[in-house]
Amino acid sequence: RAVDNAVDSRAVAPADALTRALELARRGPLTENPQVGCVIVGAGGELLGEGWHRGAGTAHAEVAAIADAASRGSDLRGATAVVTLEPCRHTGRTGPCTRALLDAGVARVVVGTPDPTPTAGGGAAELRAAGVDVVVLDDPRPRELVRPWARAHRHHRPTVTWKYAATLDGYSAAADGSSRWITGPVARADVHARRAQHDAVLVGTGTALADDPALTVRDADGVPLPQQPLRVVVGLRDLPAGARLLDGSAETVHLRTRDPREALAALWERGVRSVWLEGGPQLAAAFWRAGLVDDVVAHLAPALLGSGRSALGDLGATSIDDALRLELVDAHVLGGDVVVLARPTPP
Ligand code: AOF
Ligand code: ZN
Repeated sequence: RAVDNAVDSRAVAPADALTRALELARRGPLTENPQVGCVIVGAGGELLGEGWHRGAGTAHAEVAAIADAASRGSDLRGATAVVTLEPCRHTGRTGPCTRALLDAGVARVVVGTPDPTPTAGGGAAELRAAGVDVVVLDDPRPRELVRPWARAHRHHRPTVTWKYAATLDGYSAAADGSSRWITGPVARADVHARRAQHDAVLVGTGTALADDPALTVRDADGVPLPQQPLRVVVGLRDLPAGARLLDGSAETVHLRTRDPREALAALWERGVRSVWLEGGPQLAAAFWRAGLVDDVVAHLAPALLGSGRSALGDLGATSIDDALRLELVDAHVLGGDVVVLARPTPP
């Protein structure tokens, strides 16, 4: 196909190809598998094909891009594939991407970030051994894109984000248990957006019984979105038949254990890679004591209660020296509230 790169609106300069691949990757769901995007360009930077991974069980990004190229009639011999994640070399639910790239005749592969899993990882070395010119980038964007997923695989458990809302003086409910609402609508919409990015939303039976939460992801009008995280209740007590968690608006599992590690192991087996931990204080404290919290999202309202229920249960700290010090990642104003992002400092 004769293409004048200077006037072809589909031409992608190699440096921009990664940006485009990242854009495509973000179209995929944030579920069990990582988000991956792939752009294949010719020698002059012209776009030959592009694709992204649409979720576990479907074609990987590379295979989708190769199929897109085929539908455009592009010849991929000698082309460069830019992939946000190292191409897999395993046969999972689909075949190895290394094989697909080799069969297509791709000469060069630019990798955004390595695949840390023992089965799929190592594709770059395999491609190199087969004579492909492989470049592994050190770009923070693809790394950040798969960070929770990569961490889950490193630790072999879902990555856990603890979310709470509290008054400025650290209370998540008043003395009578009431907590609706501590923060304003903008902060609450932020919770829904962040919830949607996790495989599972988790609460203890205490919170489930006290608050009767729906734990679904809803739009601005309160309508549940089509794709919902798994709702998980942890604890020994039964839920009443009329509980909103049992309303069928999203799948719910009740894990009859009090051990966070055991709960995470059960969720890992179900394919859950990221957990949004919503409470309550006792369950959150149990996760902290077990060293199982990876990220904190705190919504703080400029309100004071002076007494009430603390956002977090006992961590065993009796002296200020015992305080669990976190690394501050970000803090910003959202509506009339403040969002604080923090994470434990790595050991
Ligand atoms: C790629 N390209 O687009 C994705 C990759 O069992 P499967 O087939 O769903 O494979 C899942 C694994 O493949 C996943 O854990 C990760 O290591 C890799 N994801 N690899 O080459 C892709 N999504
Ligand atoms: Zn693959």
